[in-house]
Parts: sequence; structure tokens; C-alpha cells
Amino acid sequence: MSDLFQQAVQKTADYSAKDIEVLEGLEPVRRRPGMYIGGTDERALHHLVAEVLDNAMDEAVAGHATFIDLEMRADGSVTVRDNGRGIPVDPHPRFPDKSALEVILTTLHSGGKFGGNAYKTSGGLHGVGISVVNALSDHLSVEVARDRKLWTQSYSRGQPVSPLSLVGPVHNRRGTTVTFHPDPQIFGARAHLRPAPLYRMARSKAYLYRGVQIRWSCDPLLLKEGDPTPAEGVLHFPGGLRDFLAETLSGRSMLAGEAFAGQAAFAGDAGHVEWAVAWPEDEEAYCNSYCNTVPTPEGGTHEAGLRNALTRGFRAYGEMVGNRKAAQLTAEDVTGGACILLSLFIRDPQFQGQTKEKLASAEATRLVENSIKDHFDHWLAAAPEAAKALLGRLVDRAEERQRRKQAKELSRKTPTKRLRLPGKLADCSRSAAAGTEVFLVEGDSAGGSAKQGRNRETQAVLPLRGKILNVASASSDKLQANQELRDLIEALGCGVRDRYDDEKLRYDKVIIMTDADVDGAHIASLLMTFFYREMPRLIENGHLYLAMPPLYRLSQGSTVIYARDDAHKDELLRTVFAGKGKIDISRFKGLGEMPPAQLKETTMDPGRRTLLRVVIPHGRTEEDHEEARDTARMVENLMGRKPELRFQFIQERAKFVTTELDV
Ligand code: 28G
Repeated sequence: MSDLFQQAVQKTADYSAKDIEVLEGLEPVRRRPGMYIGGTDERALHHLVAEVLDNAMDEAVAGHATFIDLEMRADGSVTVRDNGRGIPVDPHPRFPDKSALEVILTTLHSGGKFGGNAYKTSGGLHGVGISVVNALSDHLSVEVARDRKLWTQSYSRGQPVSPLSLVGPVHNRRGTTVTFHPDPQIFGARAHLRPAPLYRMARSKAYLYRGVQIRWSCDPLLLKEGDPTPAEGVLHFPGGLRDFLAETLSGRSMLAGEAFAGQAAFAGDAGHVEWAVAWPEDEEAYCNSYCNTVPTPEGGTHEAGLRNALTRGFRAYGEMVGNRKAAQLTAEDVTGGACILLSLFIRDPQFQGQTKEKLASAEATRLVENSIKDHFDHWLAAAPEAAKALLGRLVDRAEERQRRKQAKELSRKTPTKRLRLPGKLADCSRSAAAGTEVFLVEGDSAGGSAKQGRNRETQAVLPLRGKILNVASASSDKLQANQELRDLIEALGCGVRDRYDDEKLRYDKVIIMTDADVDGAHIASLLMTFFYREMPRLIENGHLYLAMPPLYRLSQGSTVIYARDDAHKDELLRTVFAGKGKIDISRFKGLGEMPPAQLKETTMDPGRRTLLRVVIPHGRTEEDHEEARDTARMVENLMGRKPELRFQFIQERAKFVTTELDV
């Protein structure tokens, strides 16, 4: 047992002089409420409930309570009840004319370890004590069931309005019940507690501590039309954080299948930690951490411990499987795209920061890191394929970060020192051109999905921002000045016009991948024009292709299938979806909105996609011949003055260039 804990234990046994010194009346709270609850707005109003709920949670986490009731009444009051030990009602040693209960409810005990509860929450806006709630309520009543007796006392604005009275004997009941009504003098007559945020608060508490059942009830009069909050319900989640994470991630696909989740106790009864971490394909990250079930949105030492464990774990795993690049991983590479839930339980947590929403307890870092490290190594080793794929993605992140940094540094140096490859190119790892392809994608969001959906060995992705310069009407000066096109020329490596060298082309296939809509068609036609003008031999030699993203999204329940075209859609309706109820058919929205796995399946995977090869016709039919003779004028017409022709052009894909199926 540590000295600190020894002291804490002793303090629970008696009220030492030091504890009494920090006691103060409640007048300062009513005079400057904002100082204690972070304002007097609706948010602060809800903090009152959080405070009382946290007190009940403390009793549960300490192992003394298993149930908490939370009830919202139509009159704007709230009742919280726990089945813990009940706040002591015996005379207070230093104020023999007052009960311990009354001292707890009428004095501000900032700083001291007065509570004596080992897991007492003393951080954030919470932990200010139930006395602050009492001070800011026009009515508060408390019931204590303890030693087979039921006691009650009422207060108004922090002052007792009745003495502590014995109601009578009770059986089969134990614990504390607090009912309070926030003071309209403080919060305004129009302020009201709302069911939805309180229900959400109760739910997350239940997820954070699986040892408690929270019974929720809310007067139906408080539930406005359309509010999905239930009037009653039992919140109990034996699956803990793993289930919490699964719920917040529902419907999104994960990079490494199973989430990394678990719990571990610290040696010497010093507390425990729970965690759940997943890497979603969309890389939309969040990190929700808690200490003793109180949110720590500013993070702190416990988060640092988790980050260390994950980063060191990935580096060690990389070394083991021969991925040398893993050594460069930073915590940001590893957690920047992850969804993290972290819940720590320790004694006497220390909080810091403007709003006390950051954990400062130094020992938390080491405790958390050491507890999680071994579990993480096992998790990685248990599913090597998933672990390697995930590691590959994180290494991608690291490389992208390094490229960005390098590009930033280089842009400040002389232009001759510039890197040969553009910074936003996600290159493939194979160095020979044979069997490789580069996808030209519009925009960063589609580029992100493409990077995730690609085969990293053979497929490169170059995101191009905005509509590229309309080269048909641009002078070659302007062309030189266009960054997007310069990047494209650099990435391909083959040079332009007279200097074009097919041997130097860095990829086998150059694939234009744009949305299947008017804008996408426009961008595709601009790019095709660019190639036709600047690198005609690239087309002649059969390197240029159009990807065919799906046109429709068909869904039925949880089944989602994308259809290439009308024929494919009709076929799916006849087969997969036949006779199974309502089918949702929507126009495919855009590459960026498609999950990477689906983008891969429908549009990128060489085994399953359809590509159109772009060719310059050499008069196979009379018609083609006719058009091929005057392609230059065609191009100008299409790209210059008649925008309505562009769409038609690309839709038909058979005018100045024709396309043929590549299988
Ligand atoms: C219903 C709404 C919120 C609570 C307890 C239980 C004890 C307690 C609370 O003690 C003062 C200082 C150190 C003992 C502790 C009962 C030890 C033994 C408690 C709550 C007295 C505070 N028996 N349950 N406070 N300690 N529930 N629910 O607030 O010496 S507050």
C-alpha cells in the first residue's frame, strides 16, 4: 500500500483538522455560480445533474452500489437514487449539533480529501461537491436509508428548511436519494433540463462502468414530438467499452476487423483501465477518454500512456515482421486515424487546464502504458494478416506525413532542389513500370478512398485538385504554370511533346477515375484532351484508360451492391434482390462517398473492374475517318465553346477518341 493511499485510508476513519480547515459556507457559490459550474447557461444547468450522478457513480465504482435511478419530472426537478451505503447521518465530530449529512450538503469543501472515498472524483466541473448543487437549487431534498432507518431533510438555496428527521424503519433498502430543482433565480425562468442530453449522459456512464445498472425514467410530458429518447429504460452494458465503441461505429467498416479492446487491473489495488480502439477505413478519428467515468476532453496523462503503448507496439511488430518503415511511426501516425475509448479508474485523480478537463496525474501514463502494452502485442500477433494490413496503412500515413514535411521544406529552398515526384502522389511500391498503374482522381476525398482501396504494390494514386486547366485554349506558358498538370507530368516521368519518352513512363496504365456525372465527365474530357495534345503517343501506345465507377447504388436492408450501368442494375434486380422486399435504388453519388472496400471492388480491382481503353481511331469506319481527320477542330469545339457537347462526348466516348473494353 502506498503512503498516499495509507493517508487517504486514515482520513476516512476520522476528520482531521486539515480537512476541516478547507470548509466554507455556500454564499460564494450563489454569489458567483459561474466559478463553480462553468457558467449559468443550459450547459451549466446540466452539469448539476452530472455532479449528482457522479456522486452516485463514485459510490458504485467503489463497489458499494449496483443500481442508480435517474428520474426527470415534469416540474423540472430531477431525482437520483443509489443503493450504496447512504451518506452518514451521525453527528459531525467538529460540529456536534450538525449531522455529517448536513455538513456535506451545506459546506464547500474544495481541495481537501473530505470525501474519503478512494475513487472520489475531484476533477472537471464535477467533483465540486453535491453542496454546490444544493446552493444552486431552490429546492433539494435528500433521503438516506442506512442501518435500517430512513432519514430525510430538505433544503432551499443551500439552507436547511427542516431538521434531519427520522422517517421510520426500512427493510431491503439502502442508499442515498437526492431530488433537486435548479433555482430559476440562477439559471433564469426559461432554462430547462432536457431529456436527450441527460439520457446520453446516463448511457455513457453505464457503458463506462459495467458494474452498474442505470434505470432511466422521464415524464412523457417532457418528451417533445420527434424526440427519440425513451420514457423509461434500463441501461446496463456488461460488454463495456467494446460495446460502446461498436455502437458509435455502427455501419462503418474497420481496417483490422476486430477492435482492440480490454481491461487490466493495476498492481496493489491502485485502480484499473479499460480501452477499446478501432481503425475505421474512413480514418474519421476520435478519442474519448475518461477518468473515474468523468470525461477528459482535453486528454492528459492517461491518453499519453495509451498512445505510447500503441506506437511502441506497432514499431516492435514491424521489426518482427520485417517492415523496416514501422520504426518511423509516430503516435500521430498510429492514433490520428483511430477511434479510441479510454477509461481509467484511479484514486484521487488530479485535473488541470482552464476547465479542469485534462488529467494531470503523472503515474497514469506508466500505469496505462504498462497495462495495455502486452495485450496489444497479443492482439497484433493473433491476426497477422489484419495486423500487417493495418501496419501498412499506418506506414502510408507516416510516409505521407514525411512527404508533406519534405515538400514544405523544399518549397522554401531553390527550385532545382525540388523532389522529382509530387508530394501528393501516393506511389506504388514496385519500382519497375511493368504491371503498375496510376489512378488520376479528382479531389482529396476521392483520392483518400482510392489510396485506401488500392493495391499498394502496383497501384499509385494522384489526386488532382479542382478542374484542371482547360488545355485546349491554354497557351503553353499557362500550361507550365498549372501546378496540377506539372504534378501530373512529374508523376508520369515520360516528358511531353517532342521530349516524350515511352521508356520513361513510370506506369503501364494511366487510369482516369472520375465520378459518373457531368462534372466527372468534364474533368475526364479535359484530361483526355491534355494527353491528346501533350502526350499523343501515350494514347497511341495504349496506356490511357477510363475507369468505370458504378452508376447506381442498390440496397436492401444491410445488403449494398453497386451497379455499373442500367443492364447490370436490371440484372441485379432480377437476381440478387429478386422477391425480397423493398429495394432502395439511388444514383451513385461520388467516389469520395464510397467506402474504400467498395471502390476497390467495383472500380479498382483488376479482377473485377471494367476499364475502357482510350484509342485514337484510324478510320475504321467512314464516320471515324471523317472525324479523325479534323480532330484538332473537334477538340476546340468540345472544350472551348460548346459545353453541352462535352457531356455527350464523354458519354458516347466515341468521337475524337474511341474507347474499347479492356478485359
Ligand atoms: C443519490 C444521489 C447521489 C453517496 C455516499 C456514501 C458515503 C459518503 C456518499 O460519505 C462522507 C467521509 C469519510 C465517512 C462513505 C457512507 C463511507 C461510509 C459513505 C450520492 C463519510 C461521505 N458510509 N453515497 N458519501 N464520508 N451517494 N448519490 O451522493 O467518512 S454520497
